[in-house]
Amino acid sequence: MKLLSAFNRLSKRKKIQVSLFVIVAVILIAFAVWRVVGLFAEEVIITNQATITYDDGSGSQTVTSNSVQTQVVPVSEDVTVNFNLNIQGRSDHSVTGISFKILPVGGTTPVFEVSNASTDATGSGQVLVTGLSSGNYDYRIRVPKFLSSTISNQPLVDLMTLDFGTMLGGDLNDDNIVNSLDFSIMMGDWGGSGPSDINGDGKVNTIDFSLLNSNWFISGD
Ligand SMILES: [Ca+2]
Ligand SMILES: [Ca+2]
Repeated sequence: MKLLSAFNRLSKRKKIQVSLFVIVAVILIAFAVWRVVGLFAEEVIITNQATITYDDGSGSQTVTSNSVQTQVVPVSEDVTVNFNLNIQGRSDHSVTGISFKILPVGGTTPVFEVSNASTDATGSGQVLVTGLSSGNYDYRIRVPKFLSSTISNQPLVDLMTLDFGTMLGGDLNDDNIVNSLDFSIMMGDWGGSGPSDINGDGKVNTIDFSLLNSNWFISGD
């Protein structure tokens, strides 16, 4: 009130000067407050926020940062996979040149593949798998001249053992089905010791034909 009384006692010219001074002062103070608040506001703005999810083998992990960071996604260690199989018609199950593939569950494109796996006389073999993350996969094996066999949707675990069962013979042209094309090849080998010797006894004869015939029109899985 005292300020108002003093203001009223001023001349008209002084009143105008004081009023202009007050207006300018208010504008400057408002500007200063806006700048200060603006500066503080900029400090709490989160830019480049990144969220990264990965699986380190013990479950899914999520990391969120206020700025972009480089995250090293764990890759599994090398995994040794043991497998067993039997060769149809044989007592010695040793074989070479085995194709071993690992595929995404239900997929058709292998994520890991070797073509030179082998087994001992008992049909046991081993493959060193590298570069795959943990998880479930399909596993497909194929012995030359025999139909493929697949084990589906199994977790990839070190020192696991896959039992592929009996490899069915007679796919002499390696197109993964036994049919007349294979029969024609066997007729060409008949009486000799060619690749149509399914049971491995050194002769192509009725025993081999019997094995081929038992798998007629069967496809590998
Ligand atoms: Ca065939
Ligand atoms: Ca034979």
